[in-house]
Amino acid sequence: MSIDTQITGDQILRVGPVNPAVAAILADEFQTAILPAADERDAWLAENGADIRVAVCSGKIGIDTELMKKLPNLEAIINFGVGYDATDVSQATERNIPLSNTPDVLTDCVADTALGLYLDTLRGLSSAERFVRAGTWASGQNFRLATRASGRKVGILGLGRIGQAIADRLEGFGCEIHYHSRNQKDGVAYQYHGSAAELAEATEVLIVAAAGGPESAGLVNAEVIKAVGPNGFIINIARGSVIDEPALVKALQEGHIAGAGLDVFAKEPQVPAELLELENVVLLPHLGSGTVETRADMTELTINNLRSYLKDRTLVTPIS
Ligand code: 8YV
Repeated sequence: MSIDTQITGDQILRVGPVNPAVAAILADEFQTAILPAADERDAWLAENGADIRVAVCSGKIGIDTELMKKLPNLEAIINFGVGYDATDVSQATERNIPLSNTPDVLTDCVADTALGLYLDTLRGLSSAERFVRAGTWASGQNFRLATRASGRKVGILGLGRIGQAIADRLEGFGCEIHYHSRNQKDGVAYQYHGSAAELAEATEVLIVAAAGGPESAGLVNAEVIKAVGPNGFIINIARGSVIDEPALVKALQEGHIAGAGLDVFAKEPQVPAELLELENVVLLPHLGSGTVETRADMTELTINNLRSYLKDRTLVTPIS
């Protein structure tokens, strides 16, 4: 491919704070523009928006509908994170703007987080730790009995790379794996269910690993939550938007499900206040991929996508 013009730093826009290592490379190596804070944004975009050809963003703050409209000459979007639901993918597709994400490099860490939440939620580990710290054990009381985590029937909602890595780990715990995905997977021996409700009905723990975005919004609705049942648990390491959060809070408060382990929420970093009161809920601050090693790998892949686009207008890991 012949590259007619070079893309310069002032034609690359950093959107949102992004990962600190990514931000440092964007500043030092590329001298990119940075989208200003809300009060100065419109004026800045009116003056500079048409110059921007590449945008670098994250799963947290993407290129939303309005921002993308104000970047009329945008050619490519580079997203830090495997999830890109904060970006208006349908507008990008319509405008033929390719988008890259950071798959694979974070699969193990996110799956590890899911297993941590699974064990913690069923066995009540965080709650037990608070029990020790509060001096309740020392005062002579025993901690409540929890739920056995090994050998359970587990439903994976979304058997993509991360869902499969979670299943691999749960096999080591002797669990029977079931799944629901948009399509049944060839060569997968786990039992497939045609809907999220059927999956929840057939299993004891529902692990949400489906990609976020308009297609999965509210997939785990009140009916699915009801099907999880009073002895069942929900674990979510995907996106808060996949679950009807008010319905989940209600079910937890009223004992319609036994507990939940949540790394993601509908309006992060806000966590529904009602959940903070419950001992059968484990709450994490969206740390699924948050290890030194994985964030370094995500940084490298993000920057490699940018370098590749600048060099020959290809992306290393375009979304598929
Ligand atoms: C990131 C994530 O922390 O990759 C994802 O989709 O949710 C996390 O790994 C997040 O996207 C960074 O903004």
